[in-house]
Amino acid sequence: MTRIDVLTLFPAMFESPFRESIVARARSAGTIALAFHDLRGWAPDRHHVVDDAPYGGGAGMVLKPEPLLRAIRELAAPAGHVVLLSAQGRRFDQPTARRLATLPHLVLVCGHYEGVDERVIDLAVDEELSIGDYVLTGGELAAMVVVDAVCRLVPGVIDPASLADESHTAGLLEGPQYTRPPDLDGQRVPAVLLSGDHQAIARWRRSEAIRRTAERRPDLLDAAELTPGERARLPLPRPKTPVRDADLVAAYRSGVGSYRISARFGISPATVRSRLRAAGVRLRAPRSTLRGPSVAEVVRMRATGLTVRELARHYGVSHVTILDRLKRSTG
Ligand code: JF5
Repeated sequence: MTRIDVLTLFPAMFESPFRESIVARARSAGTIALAFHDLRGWAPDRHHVVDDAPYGGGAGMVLKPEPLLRAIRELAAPAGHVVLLSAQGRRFDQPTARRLATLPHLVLVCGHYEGVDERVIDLAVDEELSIGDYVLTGGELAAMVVVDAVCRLVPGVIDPASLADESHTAGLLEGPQYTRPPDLDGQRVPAVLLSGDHQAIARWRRSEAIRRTAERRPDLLDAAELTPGERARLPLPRPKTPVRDADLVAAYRSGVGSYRISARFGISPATVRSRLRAAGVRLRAPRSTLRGPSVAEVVRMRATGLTVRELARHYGVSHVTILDRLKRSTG
């Protein structure tokens, strides 16, 4: 049995998410024990104060060390593994979820305010984890992500067959999935999936997973479990040498759209189209006249203070596209 205790200022936040679906079933079955504890219960005074001003000054408050330390020690006794959720932690990932799922007792501590007194971390925290590079109002949502990802890996919580599928494509993105109907607005389900040839289907799924990972998350490929043959057949990493017109033209003539070509060759869609035109290619009509983010969207995001560069990165378009949207908004 796996036990997870969560220490938080907002225990009620956890109630609804884990009364649904797979985690709820595992709790009812007694496969996991999941409990949420209010840090204020360890505050000594009648006002239940749990924060204090930071030494050295500055905005915001810090979680007071004494109630936090007593709470962690009580909850973790005698041998629980204590994890603090904060933006300063090492990145939480699937291998970490697998490791945590092997432990009999986890204590998740939700940080708040400007942070946690560092001495509590030194004295009572085994590991500090972050779910990603963004700032949350507190560690609660991060703890929920960890609870969810860990619980589904505890033996007996989900069908071993679904987990087996996952380990098959270890470190790769999933390929595309389809269900009925076989034709949706002229978009057909790949014929191999209707063939009944299970070997061919397995091969196709594997190659789609590899292709998609190479295209969208090439950073995952180093750690992915690929056979030497699969590794040898990987699409070449983005060339640093200039892209040849002939390659752009060949890709376009084979039916690939200019946006896909742009992503694959690492040059902007506008450049792809102008070079194709210069090479004498008759361009097909783009799927819509205004690709990428809308004027309203860019204006709204720009107003939050993001720079044109940051917006271009965020939307995966060139800075010219962002400038175009901003120009359309005023003119
Ligand atoms: C938090 C003190 C934690 O912002 C986060 C977070 C981001 N990724 N993973 C966790 O946690 C909230 C705020 C203040 C500690």
